Amino acid sequence: MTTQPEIILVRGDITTQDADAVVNAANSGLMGGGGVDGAILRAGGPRQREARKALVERIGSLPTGEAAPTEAGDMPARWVIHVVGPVWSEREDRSSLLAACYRNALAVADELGARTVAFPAVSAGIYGWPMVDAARIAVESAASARTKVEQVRFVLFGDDAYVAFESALRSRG
Ligand code: AR6
Repeated sequence: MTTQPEIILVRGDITTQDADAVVNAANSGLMGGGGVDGAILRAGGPRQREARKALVERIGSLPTGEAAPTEAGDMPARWVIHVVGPVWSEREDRSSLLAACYRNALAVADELGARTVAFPAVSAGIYGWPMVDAARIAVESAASARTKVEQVRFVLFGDDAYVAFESALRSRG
């Protein structure tokens, strides 16, 4: 049965989260970078790196807005679900691609059987998305998803992110 997931906010580092799956704000090449992606690659260790290599061999690259899983490696979580957020653009509205990251990550979580999923604020770091808008899209996408995931946990680095997500959640009532 699918329902709407409970949404909770926590401050902290996503690599230490005890959730079935953690979501990575990756790039299309999947082999790492800065921000949350670099942190997950380091924390996951050799098994995370090897799993990413195998994924790249299988799919080539991951398009913006899409999601694909690997095992987590040396983290409390069992899986990492990689998504590629859109780079912020003032000229073009890319919000449907950002919403797709959340929707597709939850669909992959359903395929895996993950019931608790931790998300960072996708695109709101190196990819430059304004935090208030990124938070609104994240909360709306998770809250409107039909999924077997029981808990969506937004794991937020820093006060700006926490405040933005809190206010996005509050404005949904
Ligand atoms: N736990 C939770 N949140 C974190 C962590 C962490 N350990 N580290 C950073 N954040 P970003 P993007 C927050 O830049 O904008 C990479 O190089 C961060 O403060 O990680 O989607 C990829 O390879 C921000 O609020 O992801 C891509 O090239 C949020 O996570 C590119 O960056 C997202 O910031 C993706 O950029």
